[in-house]
Parts: sequence; C-alpha cells; structure tokens
Amino acid sequence: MPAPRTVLLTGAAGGLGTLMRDLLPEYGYELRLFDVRPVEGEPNAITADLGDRGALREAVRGVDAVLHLAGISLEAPFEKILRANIEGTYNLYEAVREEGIGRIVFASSNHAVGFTPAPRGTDPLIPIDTPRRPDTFYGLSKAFGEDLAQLYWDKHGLETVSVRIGSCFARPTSVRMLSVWMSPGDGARLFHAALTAEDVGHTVVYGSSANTRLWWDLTTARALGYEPRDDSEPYAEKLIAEQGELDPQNPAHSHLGGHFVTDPPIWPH
Ligand code: NAI
Ligand code: 15L
Repeated sequence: MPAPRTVLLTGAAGGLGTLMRDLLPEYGYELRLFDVRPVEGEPNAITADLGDRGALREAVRGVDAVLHLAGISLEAPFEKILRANIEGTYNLYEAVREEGIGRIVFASSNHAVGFTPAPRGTDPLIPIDTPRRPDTFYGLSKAFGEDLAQLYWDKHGLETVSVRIGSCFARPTSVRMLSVWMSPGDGARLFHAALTAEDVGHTVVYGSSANTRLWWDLTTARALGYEPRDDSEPYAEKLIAEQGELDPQNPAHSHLGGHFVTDPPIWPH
C-alpha cells in the first residue's frame, strides 16, 4: 500500500480527535474531519452520524485511509453502544469496502480485555493474544470492532490496525494511568506507524507510552515501527502521594480496566 496522505478522521471533535488534529498534520497528512458534533474552528468538517450510510460513503470517497475514533467512549446503555459503536463501525467498514479504501486504523480499547488481572511484581506483561475479557458493553463493542476488522481482512482484504488504547490524555491523572498512559505525542507516533506500516493484514496492538510501570506487551506495536518516547514515571511520586498505591484487594485497582470493572457494579453470578 502506498503511504497514505489523505486520511478521514472520525470523532474529530472528541478529546483524542482534537489532539490528533493538532499532531498528525506534522506527519504530512491532510485530514478530512467527521463527527456528529460540529468541529470547532473547522467549517469544512463533515457533521454526520455514523448511522448515516450515505454521508459515510461520501466521507470516505477518495481518502487513502481512515483513522476511526468516533463512537461512545465510556460505558453506556446497550442500545446506545449498539447504535454508535457496533452498527456505526459496521457502517463505516461497509462504506470503506464499497469505496475500495485499503486501510482503517481502529480505536479499540484496553476495555476489550479489561477484566484481565493486572500483572504484579515479576508477572509477565499481558500478551496481545490474551483472551478477550470485556469489562463493559463498551469494551464488548471494541471486541466486536476487532472481530469485524478480522472478518473484513479475511473476506475482503481490507487492512486494519486495531489499537487497544490505554489512556491517551495530556498527562496521567491516576495511579492506574501510570501503567496505561499514552502521551499524545506517542499516540500520534503510533497512529502514524499504523497508517504506514506495510502488510499489516489485521494487526492488534496495545497503545501506550514506554511506561516504567507498563502492564502490557508492546511487541506488535513496535513491529509496526512504533518507537514510544515518553514514560509516565515523572508523574508517579505526586500521584502516589495524593492517591496512594494501587490496592490489590480492590477490583478497580487490580484489573487492566480499572474502575470500568466495578462501575456499574459487577452483576451477581
Ligand atoms: P470522545 O468521547 O472525546 O470523542 C468521541 C467522538 O466521537 C465525539 O466527538 C463524538 O461526538 C463522536 N461520536 C460519538 N458517536 C458518534 C456517532 N454516532 N457518529 C459520529 N460521531 C460520533 O472520546 P476520545 O477520548 O476522543 O476517544 C476517541 C476514541 O478512542 C473512542 O472510540 C474511544 O473509545 C477510543 N479510546 C480512547 C481512549 C482515550 O484514552 N482517550 C482510550 C481507549 C479507547
Ligand atoms: C477508554 O477506553 C476511554 O475511552 C477513555 O476515556 C479512558 O477511560 C480510558 O479507556 C482508560 O481506560 O483510562
């Protein structure tokens, strides 16, 4: 696949979309913006819902690749997740297939495997092929997205890199985030690698910085050419002084997904 230049950025009005609108043009991309909300200061952005198949088809026409960030980004009632994340992602894949676009970079999430116990002490890092253990309907929708990506690769030759993002914000704000943080700069580096690496088929990677307290294995991300430059450790002393160390007896501290595993409360079973 030739290096993509024009990229459709869905979810352009969101937190991560806003960070990437600032950072990705430095890599030479021309971004076409898409979101259900208007994108501030961007009159040419496409304002449309992922449920609007016609708008999606027009939005992807002629782009080289799609960076798919749009969707509900936290736990929500199943019906809402179904519409935005499950049907919405399906609609996008159909539009991309119909328009013959070669690659999607999909914002998956650590919450697809959120019920996995976090490694402690000398435990090995969590591998990328650890069994899926969604911690929410939200996490379940990301597991669906990864499987949809695999189907479209196997059946239609449409490539995807599914990025199980940890926490991509300007800085880590919790002790858990010391392990799962991805700096915005590393986020842009990883998305760039995912957009340009050759022959990715469907590749699943974890998305985080090179944190001293990292919980998962970045091998598949590095294989794309990703070289993280940041580490959350400079934030550790202050965050631990304010919040205390993670408590292994607290399920919201001892699983990859953090508070997503307990909020809403675990159903009786
Ligand atoms: P966000 O909630 O700030 O942004 C999501 C954007 O998607 C919003 O602007 C929203 O208007 C748009 N959107 C929602 N439903 C839509 C629909 N039906 N049609 C069109 N647009 C729609 O979320 P954030 O933090 O920017 O995350 C971006 C993506 O990355 C999400 O898919 C999220 O699940 C994923 N992610 C983000 C992480 C993070 O640390 N920021 C961690 C893991 C995954
Ligand atoms: C996510 O998937 C969310 O979209 C983001 O808002 C954070 O909560 C992040 O995971 C996290 O796990 O910290």
